[in-house]
Amino acid sequence: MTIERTFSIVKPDAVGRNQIGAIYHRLESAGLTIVAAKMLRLTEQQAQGFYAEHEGKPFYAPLIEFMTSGPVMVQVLEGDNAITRYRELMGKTNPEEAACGTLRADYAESTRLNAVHGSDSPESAAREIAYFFSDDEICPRD
Ligand code: RTP
Ligand code: MG
Repeated sequence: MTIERTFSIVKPDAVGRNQIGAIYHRLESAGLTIVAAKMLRLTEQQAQGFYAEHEGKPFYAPLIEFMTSGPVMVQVLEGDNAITRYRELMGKTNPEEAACGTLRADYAESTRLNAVHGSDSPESAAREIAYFFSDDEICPRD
């Protein structure tokens, strides 16, 4: 068992459709434990910093516009092999390529408006968790 933490966002499209609960249910049913969560509306600066790795790409500006278009839920997920397992649960970036039963197959509408984010490596997870949460906001189970 490798207990890991990963960082997750329910993006503005899914929050706007009242799909927070449905997505949380899928996370918990998959054995991922929510150990921190909050709702916020990203500022342009927060979104730009979060997605800095994509600066200069053609989809960067519309991505920032999308991510600041409405509230998001940000959460820390904990579980065995959580980083890879949550990426698998999300499915591919483009929902048309996402496997049946994945979150993006069921909740995403396009490659941009794709419902959820998940960290893609241990390094990203550590950076992204620290970007949004202080240590005292994370509540692991006893
Ligand atoms: P994420 O970072 O949000 O978990 O998504 P990902 O790893 O599957 O995809 P990534 O390549 O990191 O892209 C970040 C987000 O940018 C938007 N995007 N739009 N061609 C496009 O229009 C395009 N490509 C990516 C998506 O919202 C994607 O999740
Ligand atoms: Mg990514």
